[in-house]
Amino acid sequence: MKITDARVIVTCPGRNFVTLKIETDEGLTGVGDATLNGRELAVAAYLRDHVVPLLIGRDAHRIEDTWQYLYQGAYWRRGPVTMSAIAAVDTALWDIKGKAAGLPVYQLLGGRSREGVTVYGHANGETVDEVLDEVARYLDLGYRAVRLQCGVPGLPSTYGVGADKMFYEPARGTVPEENVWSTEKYLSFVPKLFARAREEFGPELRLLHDVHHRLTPIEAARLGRSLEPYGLYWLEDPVPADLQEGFRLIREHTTTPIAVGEVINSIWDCADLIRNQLIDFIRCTVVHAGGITHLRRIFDLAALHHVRSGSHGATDLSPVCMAAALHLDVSIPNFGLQEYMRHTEATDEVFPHGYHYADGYLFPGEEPGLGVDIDEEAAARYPYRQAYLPVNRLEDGTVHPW
Ligand code: GCO
Ligand code: MG
Repeated sequence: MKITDARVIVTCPGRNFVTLKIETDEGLTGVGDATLNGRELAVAAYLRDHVVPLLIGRDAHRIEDTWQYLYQGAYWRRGPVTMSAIAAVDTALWDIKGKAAGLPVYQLLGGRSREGVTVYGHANGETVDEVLDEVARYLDLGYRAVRLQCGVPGLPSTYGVGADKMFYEPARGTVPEENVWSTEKYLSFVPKLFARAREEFGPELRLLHDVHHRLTPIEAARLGRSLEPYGLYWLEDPVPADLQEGFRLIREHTTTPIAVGEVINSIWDCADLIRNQLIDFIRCTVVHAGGITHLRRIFDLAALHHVRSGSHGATDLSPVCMAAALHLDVSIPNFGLQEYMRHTEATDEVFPHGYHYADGYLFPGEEPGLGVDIDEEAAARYPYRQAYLPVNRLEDGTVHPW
């Protein structure tokens, strides 16, 4: 089965998405997500200018060989742009292989290891009361795990807190918005949020929190320790993951489980974290970590070291990525939890999909392939709009991780 065409489709149904659609001489098509929030056009150009010409005429069945050809063949390795572009090709080829076999992709990955994929939602609010009301709303919807993010008294804005409730959209504007950060204000406030949450919802609900890369290892260790009485399911991205060895310090001081991975693109960028058991959950996802082929390799390494999956699932990962993530989630032995931020109606219209939510779980569906597509006519009605992620500064003006 030969690849006859590949198109890069950029659309903005409320937010930007980049999608690769591959066509074959047998009439089967496949889709892959290539969205890199705030840097979308770099991946679109990488695909259009450097990858699509190499795909035409290739055997669509040769997924592994195509992965190696694009990865090793580029000479330049790793990085979010390269790995998102390769991911899009890889995901589309798995979609095609599933359709050719007449099977959902999870069947090709070894079949089901569980009935459904447990997901967590985001309870956000300016105040603790507002956050707790949101938690109650998720419980009414059947969720078994909730992430809590709250405005910090004395700071004008905080990561994870926005006007929208079921989705959070930080990318906007033709220049990046600037936020202000104070580690001192944050560290003294967060334990109060979780104390109230445990008081209200009891000991069993899985509670999560995202630090969004803002602390140093010793500050993160202090936070982890102060949250121990509230038994978090995970503390996410406590420090930037550039220095894998930095996590050892956190580990030496706290039993709060650590989750990392949404900005990690390759197995080489998390191998030390995993091999040294410095983390508990690896949160890479299909689009930014080289597709189903490469992410499965990361999850397999993780399984050997007591590390479970916790894939990123924010609104900037398209329904194509979510579908692919669910096929992996349902099949791997070491699944932990899947993030699920709902998409807008316009996004769901552009990306018709078969996966569905029920009672705290997502189900990938039984359609052959990934069970997701892009409606190109609908996509054309939503042209690209430049949007940047915010930049963060300390109160004295120093640039700080956002
Ligand atoms: C999460 C993430 C997101 C990121 C976003 C960046 O845990 O869901 O931290 O909110 O900020 O995906 O593009
Ligand atoms: Mg995060």
